Amino acid sequence: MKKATSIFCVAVVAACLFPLSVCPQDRFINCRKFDASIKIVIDGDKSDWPISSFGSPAAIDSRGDLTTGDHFVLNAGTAAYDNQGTGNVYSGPADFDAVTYIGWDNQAFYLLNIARDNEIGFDHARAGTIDANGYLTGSSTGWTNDGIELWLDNDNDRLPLHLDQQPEGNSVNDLQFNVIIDDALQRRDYPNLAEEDYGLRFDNFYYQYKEIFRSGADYNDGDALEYELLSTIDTVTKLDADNKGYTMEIRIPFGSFVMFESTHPIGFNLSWLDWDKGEFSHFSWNGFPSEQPEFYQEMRFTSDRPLGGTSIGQWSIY
Ligand SMILES: [Ca+2]
Ligand SMILES: [Ca+2]
Ligand SMILES: [Ca+2]
Ligand SMILES: [Ca+2]
Repeated sequence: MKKATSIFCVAVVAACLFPLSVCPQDRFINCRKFDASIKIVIDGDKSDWPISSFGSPAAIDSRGDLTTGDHFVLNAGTAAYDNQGTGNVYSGPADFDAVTYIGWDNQAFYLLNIARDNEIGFDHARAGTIDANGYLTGSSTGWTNDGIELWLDNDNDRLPLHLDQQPEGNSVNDLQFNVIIDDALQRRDYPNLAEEDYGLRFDNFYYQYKEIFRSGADYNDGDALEYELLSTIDTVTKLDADNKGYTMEIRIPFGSFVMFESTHPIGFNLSWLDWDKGEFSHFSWNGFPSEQPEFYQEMRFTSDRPLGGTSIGQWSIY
């Protein structure tokens, strides 16, 4: 009896202590549903986002472990930095800084990227992005300027090992999706173009400022199928008045990409792009090369604490 009592006591103590140690598999990127009262309009204006109801950011600690959170903040100490030119040219938050919020409703996934960047303009982008008359040249679309990259392991299996894995090639379930600020710059610098010429060019490249990469799905054809799909993905970027930052909103309907659904978790990473003086720099949020799904973190689409609404945990129990 005495032995049984002591075993019981040990069990009680263990049960009390267990919640203090969160297993890594219990950590995730928490993509929270918007309260039904919230309506996000994709216009480059963040005032429709219930920013005060977001909690802690999802973060990678110094050991490489994930801390659960519902948005992203650039941490230059834990993000992986990549510069394909002269080496590390990052000089601190005045050079580049970003906070990225996410949320979902029954129809779509939403992202708000608020970036500060000291060098913005076509003179800081990839050479040859635009011609003398202000028309985008269509060269190297979707990867010519400041912006954001989303990395989606939609079947959440952390495969392939590399999104360009050969010889099998790309998977239909995984992809990279980029949105850059070319169209916003073009509107600012060349305000008199025809509306259909902003962000677009009607040759083999129908788009410039948003693009799918590294997907084996049919829609990644660089042509009509991709244009049709990209037309359903709304994005608007507004440049800051001092030309040292921008606000970008993105809406991706669920089902747009193969297995991109709110009904199951996905693997996720993002990276922030900073072109300065014609040179490319890149911060991968999870601290690893962003083409490698094995390092992506699990994103769950949750609805227990709606953004902008009253959480269940705040309900009175009486
Ligand atoms: Ca808005
Ligand atoms: Ca910069
Ligand atoms: Ca996969
Ligand atoms: Ca820049």
